[in-house]
Order: sequence, then structure tokens, then C-alpha cells
Amino acid sequence: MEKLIITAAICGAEVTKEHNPNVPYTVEEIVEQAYGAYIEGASIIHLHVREDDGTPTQSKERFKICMDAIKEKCPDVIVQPSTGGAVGMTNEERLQPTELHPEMATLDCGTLNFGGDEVFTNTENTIKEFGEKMIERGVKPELECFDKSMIEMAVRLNKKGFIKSPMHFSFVMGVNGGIGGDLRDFLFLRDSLPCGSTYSVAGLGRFEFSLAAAAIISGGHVRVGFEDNIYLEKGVLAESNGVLVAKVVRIAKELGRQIATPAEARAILGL
Ligand code: KMH
Ligand code: ZN
Repeated sequence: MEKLIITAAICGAEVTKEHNPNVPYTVEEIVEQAYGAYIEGASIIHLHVREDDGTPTQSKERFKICMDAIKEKCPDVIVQPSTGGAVGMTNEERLQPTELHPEMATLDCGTLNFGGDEVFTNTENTIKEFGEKMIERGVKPELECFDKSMIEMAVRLNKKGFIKSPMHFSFVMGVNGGIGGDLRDFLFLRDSLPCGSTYSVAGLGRFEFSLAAAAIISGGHVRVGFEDNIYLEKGVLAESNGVLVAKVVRIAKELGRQIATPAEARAILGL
């Protein structure tokens, strides 16, 4: 089996210090969390950035400062900015980090309810626009799928030339408004993938580690981090993203799966 790529989603746009005081906002805090995840075995940092007060932003300048600072501390890590940003941002705002030509960025493959009255909007034309921009800017998309229909959208837009092959998917599972986080949900998504694609699994909250184990034994890859889950175990807040990554490394070792370095992750993903 291929080595395991671990992605650390260190910050997200929604989780706050009120949820877990270790959620990073400042550049220094973001670098500290990225470095902690990297030394424990993460080869990809999925990055959202914040203003110092915690407000989510897609500012190109803020991304550049954070990406440069992360690269200084973790020179070979793959930094994968979000183009999802936060609910309500314009497409223009959301696309800003791709102007920095990162190796990868997320591309969200459909619209979903996002709690209360919030809707995370990704129309077909938005997905086409983001796909085209990523091809133009040499950025490999991680295709974020919150439900099965989003895989079908990605496959269709791949055939039409808006997304290049081989495709790399991320199943984000257990979001209220998206697919659940049970094993049968995972198998449904996995079995819906086109041949030759790779995938990573991000389980929200209590689904984080059970879905990580499912991905590990199935040849998939894993995403963990404060964006998805703030607990190390039931009722115990995680003191860092690093401890969440370390837990995945322990599970993988017990199950006989080796961890990919950033260089190995690049080879697996064709970066
Ligand atoms: N914050 C969510 C609205 C992504 O990074 O591409 C979108 C999100 C997805 O987190
Ligand atoms: Zn994200």
C-alpha cells in the first residue's frame, strides 16, 4: 500500500479560541501549530488564515506572510491554502491565495447547508471558474466533497476540461448538511471514485479517528486538525494540532501503514 499522507487542517475559518484556546489566529500561532503538526508527521498543511483577532480572511498578503513563515520553519512541507474561505465571501476574495501559485489548494465541489441559515455556496459556474484558475496558475486542486453528488460534479467537470487528471479528492464527512460519518458513508464515497484518483478523509468531530482508521486500512489518506475536530478523545481538548497528527501516526503504525514524507506525498499526488 502507498504510504499515508497526513494533512493537518490547523485552523479553519469557523473554530475559535472559545472552542479551544489553542486555535491559532496570529502568524506566530499559525506557524507554531503548523510546525508541531509537521514534526509529528503531517506532510500537508491545509491553511486558512485569520486576522490577529481571529476574523477569517482570504487576503493574499496575509496568506503570503503565513505561507512564507511556515516554509521558513518547515521548508519541505506542502502548503495547501483554502479557497473555501468562510461562508459569505465572494469568489474573488476566495481565489486570492491561488495568485501565490501554491502547489495545491482546495476546490469545493458543491453547495451545502452550513448550520442555521448559512449556506456554503459553490455553484457549477463557481467550480468551473476555480478549476480554470487553478489550471492557469499551476495549482493542483484537492477536490473537497461534502456529499456524493460532489464527486459526480468533479468527474463531469474533469471530462469537460475544468479539472485535470489524476484527481485528488477530500471527503469531508459529518458536516451538518453533508454526508454522515459512518463507515457505510465512507465506503459509498470511496466506491464512487473514478479509477486512478487518490483521496483523503476528514471526519468531523467524533468521526475524526474512526474515519482515519477506515482510510488507513483502505489505502486512502487522512486529514485531521482543529478545523475538523478539537478533541484528542471524548471530553479532552487537544493541546495542539500536533497531538492529533501524532494519534493518527500511532494508529497507522499499529495497522502497519507507513507515513509519507512531503517528498513522498509529492510523488503520490503528482505535484
Ligand atoms: N470554511 C468553510 C466554509 C475549504 O477549505 O475549501 C469552507 C472550507 C472548505 O473550509
Ligand atoms: Zn478548510
